[in-house]
Amino acid sequence: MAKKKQKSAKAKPTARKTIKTAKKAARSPKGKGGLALSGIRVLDMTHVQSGPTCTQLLAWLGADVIKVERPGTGDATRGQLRDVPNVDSLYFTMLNHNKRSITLNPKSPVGNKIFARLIEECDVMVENFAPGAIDRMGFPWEKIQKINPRMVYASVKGFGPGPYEDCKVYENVAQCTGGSASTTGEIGRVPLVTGAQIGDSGTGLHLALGIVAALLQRERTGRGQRVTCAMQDGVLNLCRVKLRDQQRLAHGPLKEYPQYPNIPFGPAVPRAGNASGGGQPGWIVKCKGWETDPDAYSYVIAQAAAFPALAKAIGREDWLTDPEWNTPEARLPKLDKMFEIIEQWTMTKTKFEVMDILNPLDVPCGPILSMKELAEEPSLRKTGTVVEVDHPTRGKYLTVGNPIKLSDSPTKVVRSPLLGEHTDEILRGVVGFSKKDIEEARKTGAV
Ligand code: CAO
Repeated sequence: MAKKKQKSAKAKPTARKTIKTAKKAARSPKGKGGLALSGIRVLDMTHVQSGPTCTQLLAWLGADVIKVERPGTGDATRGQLRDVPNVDSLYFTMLNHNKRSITLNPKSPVGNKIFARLIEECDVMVENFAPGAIDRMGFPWEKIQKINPRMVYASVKGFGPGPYEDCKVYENVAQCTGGSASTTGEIGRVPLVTGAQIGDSGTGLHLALGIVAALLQRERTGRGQRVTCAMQDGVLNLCRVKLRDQQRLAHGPLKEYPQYPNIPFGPAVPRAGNASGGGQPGWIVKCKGWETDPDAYSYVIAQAAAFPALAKAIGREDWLTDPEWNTPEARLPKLDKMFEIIEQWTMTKTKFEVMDILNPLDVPCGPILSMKELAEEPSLRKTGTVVEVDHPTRGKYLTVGNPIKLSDSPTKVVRSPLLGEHTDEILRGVVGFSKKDIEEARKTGAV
């Protein structure tokens, strides 16, 4: 007992001291401590979209990201979907900001040694090649660990261990195998993929979180670890609510789905058009100009709490006293009719007017914004979510900046590197090569 008392008496000043130190730190000028991931060096063996999404985030958070690219060609996306001849594509530039580029062939004898030196000098290695590709380069995890036991080694693959683990996977394959496509689309029509890159960028996001957690754990254990994210798993995680509904289905029809009560449910969660994924009825309704503008629509949620205000706004105050309409249960079997009536009203307003009228009434709603509108939206420019970047060969272009805002680690978006732009700088500054070493490495084709 006495011992316990002693312990807690000891703990109190420590907690107070910690708060005191934090208060002092809070008064020190911002930016003095660098960015969130300052001092972390990333060996970036990623290509296409999922891996680069992850390393771009790490770079935005302050890590020194060294992108390793095949000499001569680099990341294949540099040349894909080009809008301007002989210039790095937007596909590449928009996924590789704030990184340095070194050309290096780890499969060549000299390249192999340089790569091993880079493993020694880095904290994190990220890759998203086909299964086994890094092993075939001569660097299985066991060897990486041996070279640098502090290394956090992170990979994206299409599938986790199992029947498909050797498969190559792109975005839409992940959407189809992760449950997104089977639950997306109009009722009774073909499965649809979504424009949001939940397989690639979604998995890159998951991986970045795993890396940051592993770095934090390394602070305590002193050792790195393997971080893996399968795209199928990432998509399924984002489709979590649909697996919820799959289990609810065993206990009766999904009453909030537009199928209810007229269309029978099968054994699996069906596609539900634009119905809300939550318990609140929602739908996309036409707005003024829909005949010519493909994006003149709004999403409106007829949440029970805001229903009286919504009914009044659209001129249907009678709904509030009519037992056919005045309870969520009464409305449930005729949500399609309800949204048709709401649409008669929204069609008389622009999507922005609908937002301006319904938002103050606490009716959750939102205009369907086109990419053009998003690109031109001043508030997104102001917050750095949409940024204009200058590039030496392509000129000015727009990109999506860091959506994660840290008050003490502001993001400055820096253009993507040209192929091998930092090869000499990295060989000198990180690998420790002399001018002569660099020349020799270049002669052998290793860089
Ligand atoms: N120097 C020399 N060779 C290099 C190199 C370098 N710097 N970088 C990569 N390579 C080689 C690899 O060693 C590999 O060669 P081997 O197959 O002979 O071992 C090859 O280039 C790349 O292989 P890959 O199979 O990964 O490339 P791919 O274009 O055929 O496939 C993809 C692309 C995306 C389908 C596949 O990489 C994959 O399934 N990745 C995992 C899942 C994933 O991330 N998918 C998302 C794709 S979009 O973000």
